[in-house]
Amino acid sequence: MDNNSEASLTVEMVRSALTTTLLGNRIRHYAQVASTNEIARDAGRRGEREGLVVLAEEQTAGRGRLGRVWVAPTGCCILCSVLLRPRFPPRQAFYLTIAASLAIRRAVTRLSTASAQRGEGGEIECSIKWPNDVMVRGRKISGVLCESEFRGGAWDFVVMGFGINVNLPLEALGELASTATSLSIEAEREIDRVGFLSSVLGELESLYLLMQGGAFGPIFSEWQSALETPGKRVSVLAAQGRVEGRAVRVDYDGALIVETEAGREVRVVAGDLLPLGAE
Ligand code: BT5
Repeated sequence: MDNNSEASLTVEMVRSALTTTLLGNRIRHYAQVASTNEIARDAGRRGEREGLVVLAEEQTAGRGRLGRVWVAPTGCCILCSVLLRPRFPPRQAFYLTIAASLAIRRAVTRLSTASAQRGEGGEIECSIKWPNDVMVRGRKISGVLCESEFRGGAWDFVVMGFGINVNLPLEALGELASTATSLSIEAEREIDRVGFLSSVLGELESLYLLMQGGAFGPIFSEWQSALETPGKRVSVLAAQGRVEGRAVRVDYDGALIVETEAGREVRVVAGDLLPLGAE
């Protein structure tokens, strides 16, 4: 990917834009780090309280899930990790990941509505590809990586990391051009990174407070209606091997239920959707 620098954001800019009370109670911003998740993890291990937000303009070892790489040119995306100390049981961990995706989706929808009201550009329809990729027009605009550490069977802390393609022109996407997109491509204008981050963190805080209060139902319903996967033919690389068929629904634990050609329902708890050939 090529570089596409815009003015660097500052802690002050972010602090003054935030509407949250918990998320962003401390903000750290770096020009370059290996991974914002690592910085937040070290803070968690030092016993820092929840709410810390770590931001970077560039990551030299940005991580995806399962050892994959997150790519982002310097200074034009959101690379963010949030330190959390959930009170709910670790078996609900899946809800944290979908909360991040939903917060980003809500912020995209808000941006789209605001643009439409100003007569700028068409609607940006944002959906979620199971389990938690944030998609626009079938292309990935954001990815979420939650990493947990436990103590005596309970959560010590969780680092919720997300990367959002904000002001990234098509030509900067390099080999991801056919599978990824950015807010600026979709909105056809430059996006205020700080404003968008503030919107995401505001939505995330309200979803997190719901979860801390034990209200998982509304989050599940929102995830279910945001998902683009049910009804589609899928090929999933899962722990039990490759599962092919039609995605029929999701379960409360996040599992995808796939009906195979033989008419059997298979539960896929964790896995990756593989690209399908011609349908
Ligand atoms: C994810 O992994 O989607 C989670 C990405 C989380 C990144 C954030 S950035 C801040 C924080 N610090 C970190 O070190 N990580 C988090 P996964 O589902 O495994 O998807 C990774 C795959 O997405 C890659 O293998 C590429 O195919 C694709 N990809 C990489 N960079 C992308 C980008 N900028 N836009 C769209 N797709 C991308």
